[in-house]
Amino acid sequence: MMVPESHPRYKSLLNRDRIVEAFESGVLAKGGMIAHGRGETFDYLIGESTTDAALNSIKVSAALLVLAENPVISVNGNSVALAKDEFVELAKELNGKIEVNLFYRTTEREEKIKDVFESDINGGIVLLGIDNADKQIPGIDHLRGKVSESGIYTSDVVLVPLEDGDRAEALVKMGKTVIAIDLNPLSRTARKSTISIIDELTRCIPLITEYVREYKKMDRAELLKIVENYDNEENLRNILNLISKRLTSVDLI
Ligand code: PTJ
Repeated sequence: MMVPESHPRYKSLLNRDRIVEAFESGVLAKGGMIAHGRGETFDYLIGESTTDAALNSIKVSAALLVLAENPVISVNGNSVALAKDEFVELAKELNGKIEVNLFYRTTEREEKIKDVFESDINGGIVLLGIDNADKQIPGIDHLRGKVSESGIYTSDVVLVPLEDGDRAEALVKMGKTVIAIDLNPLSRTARKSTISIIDELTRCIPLITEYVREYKKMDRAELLKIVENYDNEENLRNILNLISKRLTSVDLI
């Protein structure tokens, strides 16, 4: 569908279009459409913009990604559908590692997603999690727990947009710093991850990249200062407070 740029909900309609296209091409799981709808609902509740709390999580995440020895960006059907190029840009500022990690893993979807990244693989991106996913996250069933040795398995910091709560928890148990992007502050993923960015992924990935670029010029001590007092529970409470204030004071006319 052609979305007119003048439409007040242009960005949202464009994202819906990308989701539908990705479903039709086999990249997106059926459940991905439902997940997107849930995300839209929470985006309404936070005001469809990056909140101060989210910006703080974004800055802390960028600093952690720069400090990391083996940072990995995990992607699934929804994140590839909405922001493949933005993830590639971020990965290029880091070590180039992107790992495909699917909740509904099938060989067909793996192949479709690999095709989407074809030109990036020659351009410096290391695509993991498909041909080389021969390690297992302890406690997670076979297909959902498949990871690559040089990727998520040995990563110290992993960025997981739209992750499943069980896996987020299992990755934390493995000793990893887990940065989740999830619009739902009540989800298990948001509660179990080390850092939860409660923001829409197409809005926050370019911001993370911008801060990564800036923070690469800083020394370790300065970066450690950015991350030192972060408290994820406080972050989630700030978002919930913001939502409840908005619900009682929002201008309806
Ligand atoms: O591609 P696969 O097989 O890995 O499957 C991916 C989905 C997303 C279908 C799977 O992981 C799943 O079922 O996820 P959930 O449990 O529905 O969780 C998705 C979470 O992402 C929800 O809490 C949504 O609020 C949130 N979400 C949806 N769209 C966005 C989002 N968060 C940030 N940005 C979005 N665009």
